[in-house]
Amino acid sequence: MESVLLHGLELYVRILLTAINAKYIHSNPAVYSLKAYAKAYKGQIKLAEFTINNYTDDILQAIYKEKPDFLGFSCYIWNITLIGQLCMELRKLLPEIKIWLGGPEVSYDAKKRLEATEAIDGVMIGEGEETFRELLDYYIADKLPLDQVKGIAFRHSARKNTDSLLFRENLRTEFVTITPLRPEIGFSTLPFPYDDLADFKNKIIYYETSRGCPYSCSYCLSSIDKKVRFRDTGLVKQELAIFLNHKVPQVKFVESTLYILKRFIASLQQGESLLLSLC
Ligand code: B12
Ligand code: SF4
Repeated sequence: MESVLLHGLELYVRILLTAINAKYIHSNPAVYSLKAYAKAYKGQIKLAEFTINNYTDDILQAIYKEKPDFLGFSCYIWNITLIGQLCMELRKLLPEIKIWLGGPEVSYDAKKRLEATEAIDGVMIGEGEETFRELLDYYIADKLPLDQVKGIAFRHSARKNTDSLLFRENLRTEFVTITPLRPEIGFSTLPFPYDDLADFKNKIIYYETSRGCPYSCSYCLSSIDKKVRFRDTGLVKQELAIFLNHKVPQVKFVESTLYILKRFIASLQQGESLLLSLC
């Protein structure tokens, strides 16, 4: 059967969200949260977690085996060089693949990153849940044009003015469009990210009860997101209970503020305990 293409992708789109952690023991809450939020597409989304200590060829092989149509990488200071190399190789192995980057390491210089990394199609800037979902609305459901997706930078060639000299020049020129940033998401509207806590046997599980930091330490990226948003306390209690019921031995809070200590230690029942640690 001839395949039907939508925005360059076949209509059944396989999506792979890839995290490359600092060590085996770490996990990447971002990809779990993105998947949980993009409910309508959950069946099409797979997660793959590696570490920076894996051989590049092994990661390549694992991604290639999945043959994703859309590949999202979660980018941090510890994995960006490796991701750059993987993108170059994957572009050769899977020429039609759409490769998008997201995460703190690419959020503040998206245009430069796109210009420097030919192999990628776009960058998702900042908080990713709604942006990722809208991007899938574009690629899979054709619900909105790409330039209406907030918080992205993407490359495209101008294909207008067919008769003009400008067009001939544009043929050789690629442009980067950056769409307006999106407002912060209502933090309590995000679903609990973890479907199966068994995935975290022998791994640290991360959990967020707030985003943003009111302080301005010059060396720290969290100082850019000044608006602190808290997850509803009732919801947090329910979610902590899920960890307790599953006897998760350690939950790490990825808070930028210390308020959580006051808010949630107090909320634990007598006899219950969680090992709390802050990064
Ligand atoms: C856990 C953590 C670690 C862990 C590693 C975790 C892992 N997975 O391997 C450890 C403790 C090892 C660590 C170490 C370091 N870390 Co650290 N760490 C964090 C921390 C606390 C949490 C990250 C997290 O998961 N957040 C929760 C998720 C949900 O938020 P997020 O990552 O921002 O993801 C959102 C968006 O960015 C976006 N997104 C992310 N990925 C993707 C992917 C796609 C496809 C899309 C669409 C969107 C998207 O959507 C997500 C949801 O909205 C952050 C601070 C923070 N509060 O975020 C610092 C942070 C990531 N670390 C930072 C730094 C600087 C370091 C160190 C260099 C510190 C040091 N001086 O030693 C080291 C480097 C380690 C190394 N080996 O090189 C910086 C990152 C800077 C950068 N450019 O990447 C941060 C942001 C701290 C800060 N405020 O400056 N870290
Ligand atoms: S997260 Fe910590 S280091 Fe970063 S701005 Fe806030 S207080 Fe400063």
